[in-house]
Amino acid sequence: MADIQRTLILLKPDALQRDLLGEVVHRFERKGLKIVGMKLIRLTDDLLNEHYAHLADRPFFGDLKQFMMQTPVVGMVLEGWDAIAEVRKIVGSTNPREADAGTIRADLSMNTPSNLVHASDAPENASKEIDRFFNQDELFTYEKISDRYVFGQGV
Ligand code: IDP
Ligand code: MG
Repeated sequence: MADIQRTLILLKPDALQRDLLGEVVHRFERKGLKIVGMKLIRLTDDLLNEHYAHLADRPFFGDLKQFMMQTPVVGMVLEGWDAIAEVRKIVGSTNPREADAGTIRADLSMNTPSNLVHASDAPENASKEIDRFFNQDELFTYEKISDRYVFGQGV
């Protein structure tokens, strides 16, 4: 059953360096995802060991962490119908050259680790990741004039 969910996004250092922050945020906005949290975050080795724990034994782990610490990242929490899966669909597969055309990674990037965006991959991870990067007072609940069209029936 469809559900209104929240999901955690990180706009990676390549998005900042390549001036693609606005382009990526724009794609999420146009879908109708509501920005309920947004800030710059300076990642640390400890935070990345936790966030990418599932990759700790991979040969590229050190390079991935170095890459993610090159600049601050933009952390976002997005809200919408089935937001976790919908955002992953818009972001595309991990390897940008295997991602479907029309996705952020396919359209705007070519390689890993610099694939522009992190997005939570499942509900249990989304809530953990939101708590990892955001305090409760940095998350907002508010109404938008477009809510009735995006969230409701549009009547
Ligand atoms: P995801 O970001 O699509 O969820 P994960 O498997 O969780 O993919 O990997 C996290 C991040 O690690 C990727 O987005 C990418 O930046 C990096 N990464 C994954 N696989 C490779 C690889 O084979 N070489 C270099 N970096 C990789
Ligand atoms: Mg992942």
